[in-house]
Amino acid sequence: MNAQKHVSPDRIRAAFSAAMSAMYKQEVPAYGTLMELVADINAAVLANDSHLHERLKETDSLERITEERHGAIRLGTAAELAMMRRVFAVMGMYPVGYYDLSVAGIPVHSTAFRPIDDAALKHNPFRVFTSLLRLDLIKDEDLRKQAEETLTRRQIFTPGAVALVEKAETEGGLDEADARRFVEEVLETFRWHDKASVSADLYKRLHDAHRLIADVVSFKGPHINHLTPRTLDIDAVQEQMPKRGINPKAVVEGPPSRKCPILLRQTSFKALEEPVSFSDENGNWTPGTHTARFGEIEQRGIALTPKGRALYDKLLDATREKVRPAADGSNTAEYMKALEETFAAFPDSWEEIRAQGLGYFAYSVKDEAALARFAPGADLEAMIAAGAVQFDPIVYEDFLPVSAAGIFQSNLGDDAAQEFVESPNQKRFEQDLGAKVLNEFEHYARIERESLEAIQRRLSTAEAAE
Ligand code: OOG
Ligand code: NI
Repeated sequence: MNAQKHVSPDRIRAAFSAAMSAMYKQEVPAYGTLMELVADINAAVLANDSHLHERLKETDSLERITEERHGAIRLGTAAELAMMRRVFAVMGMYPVGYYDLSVAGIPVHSTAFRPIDDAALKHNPFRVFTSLLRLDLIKDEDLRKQAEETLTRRQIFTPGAVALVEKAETEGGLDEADARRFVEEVLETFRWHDKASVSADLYKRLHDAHRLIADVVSFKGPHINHLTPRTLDIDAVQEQMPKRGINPKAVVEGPPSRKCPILLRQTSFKALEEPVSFSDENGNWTPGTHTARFGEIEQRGIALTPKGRALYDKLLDATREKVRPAADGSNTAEYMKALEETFAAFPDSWEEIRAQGLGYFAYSVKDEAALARFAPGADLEAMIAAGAVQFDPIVYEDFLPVSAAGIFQSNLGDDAAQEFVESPNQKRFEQDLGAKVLNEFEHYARIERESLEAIQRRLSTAEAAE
């Protein structure tokens, strides 16, 4: 056991993210086209905005701006989820947040495995939105049994991947050669299989129960279903997708475009119909198609407090009561207009968002000399007013259930919304996962609190030094 020889989890994650990107571009050429469009638009935005260019250079690494921020998979069993947690832990990715998608008519619940602390996010922010199929929501008992049996028979991890996870756990990490092998082995789990592990008939019955059930149950593994780079202008990418021959979903999910961006805006191109084949009892292959894989883009804003989030949810609900976006795009302009009008009620300056307690901020020293005039325990507002302390929005690094439902929908076809009974299942999800998920609100509150504590500590050490 030699910790020095271990590769940092951040580097393993970065290598994994790069390997996924290369594999997915090859598997889904339209995704490569989307990446090119995003790179072009990001370059154009930066050329026109030297201030943004400078700020990104200081805070982020500019070259990595267009790299993938997230991907998504859908798992079939508790055992798969529990093992996936151990795989991601080797890469410094931990479960954050719980999303019950059954409320939106999608038979899964989910978490996001992601780097947590600031340094890790900066090194490489790649995360994987990971869903577990809710087989209990299949009403047809016979079909549910067949789905269960099919899933229990499959092994989505290579023996090499499992062995390396165990090694990383017992030895506290992996050396260079093992880390390289680990990425190669784990990549296999995310690969596309065009030969289904079910018959055409079973596929159809699963598909009729819900398209997503067919997607999870019918294949050897949980193929990565999309990757998502960051864009600096999501509206421009949305508008230009058709010019590059790709078909965007009808609306951008999340809040409207604003001066002070909040939470997360996302859009995707619609999933492609791809050739697959189904096996029959005699070992013959029947050709068919399956629609699951797409490409997405995202643009992030400030993390909201529970109060801010409640306002966001209220305004989004109010918008959707006025206009429900149609998947065929027939009322997109109307929806976007309603969204903008309704969200006028959400303050659009950092000062006001902070004053009303709607968002999380990180506080830092702006002017040492000005700070020196304050004693320990000094009032925050007074320090801000005196120009001693400044505040910056904390970026939202998680997901949104309504948006996620919209993203799922974009690859489920336009008629796939179904009613499922809602039930609070976080406990069961955590049991299956074998761990608790980190509450995202508590996490952002802690970052804010720690930034304030650091300022108070500065005041105390300054006083002690006098
Ligand atoms: C995941 C959809 C959720 C997002 O960005 O909100 C998601 C899926 O389709 O499996 O990735
Ligand atoms: Ni996504």
